Amino acid sequence: MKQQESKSAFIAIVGRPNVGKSSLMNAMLGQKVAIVSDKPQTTRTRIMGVLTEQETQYVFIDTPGLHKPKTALGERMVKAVGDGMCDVDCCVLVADVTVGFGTPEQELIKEMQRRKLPAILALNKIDLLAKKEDLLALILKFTAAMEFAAVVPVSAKSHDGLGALKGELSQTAKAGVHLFDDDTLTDQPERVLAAELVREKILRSLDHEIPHGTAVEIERFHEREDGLLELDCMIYCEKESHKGIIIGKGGATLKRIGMLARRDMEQFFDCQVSLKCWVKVKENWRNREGLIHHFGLD
Ligand SMILES: Nc1nc2c(ncn2[C@@H]2O[C@H](COP(=O)(O)OP(=O)(O)O)[C@@H](O)[C@H]2O)c(=O)[nH]1
Ligand SMILES: [Mg+2]
Repeated sequence: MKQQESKSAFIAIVGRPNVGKSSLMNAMLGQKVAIVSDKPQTTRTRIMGVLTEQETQYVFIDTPGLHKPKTALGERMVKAVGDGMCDVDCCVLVADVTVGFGTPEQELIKEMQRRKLPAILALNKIDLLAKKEDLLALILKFTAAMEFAAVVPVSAKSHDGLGALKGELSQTAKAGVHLFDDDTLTDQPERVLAAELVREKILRSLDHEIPHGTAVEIERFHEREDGLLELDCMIYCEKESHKGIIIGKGGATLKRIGMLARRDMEQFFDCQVSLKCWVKVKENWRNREGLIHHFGLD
């Protein structure tokens, strides 16, 4: 491919929590680089996903969902939404067809208009839609609020509409050299990816309160001569009682979390993984600037 033919598109994926932003980015990349759960605010920082197809490089920026901050970490997450919108070629506003149009969408539309960003509306989770007529009514609500470059119904789950979405995104690409190697998938360091996979399993295994009070750190990331990847992982939680819940009866919950995370890691790193997990209490870490910095969440 001649260099002058290359194009790239920087794309911010925005939307309220839980609409499927991370799922959509993973589906477009064909690999899981951002973790997904049914808990809001699963994504804590900005994550970049890169897809290169022939001359076009798509750089997706997955942002934490727009929500009202309650803690210092929450404030950082909201700031990351704004930062994610800087210097991009377009925004994909992701909405959940089962939730519809509301205040978070209105606020994001205002922000996109203020920044004069071209926007594509991705109406996600159409696999859950019973009546096609509902989709039309929803499209009218959105297009009354803003002029979108395109409106694409999609399902990150069944992969419906992803080709159409990619086609629209390629229209926003601008001529220029690719900023990343053509085989780059993400800007997330391997350690962070591994820690995020453990956090995903915690979010999925436990209820409400506890998951948001956890942080995960990979303390050792060692590739053995024979190819085995050895990881030591520390899970931090906010209370002694939480520690007990994460570990579970006879260590069963922690074992399951470790087993599921290890499976995903083996798939991602394409090698055998040995994962050891520990749980430690760090009280109130979400409100402590130093610790937020320590966990790389700023
Ligand atoms: N049925 C269905 N569920 C989806 C779809 N996309 C995402 N989800 C689910 O919605 C939840 C939130 O997804 P996630 O990607 O973490 O949302 P985010 O907070 O916007 O990044 C998860 O349980 C996903 O499995 C979809 O197209 N169809
Ligand atoms: Mg997310």
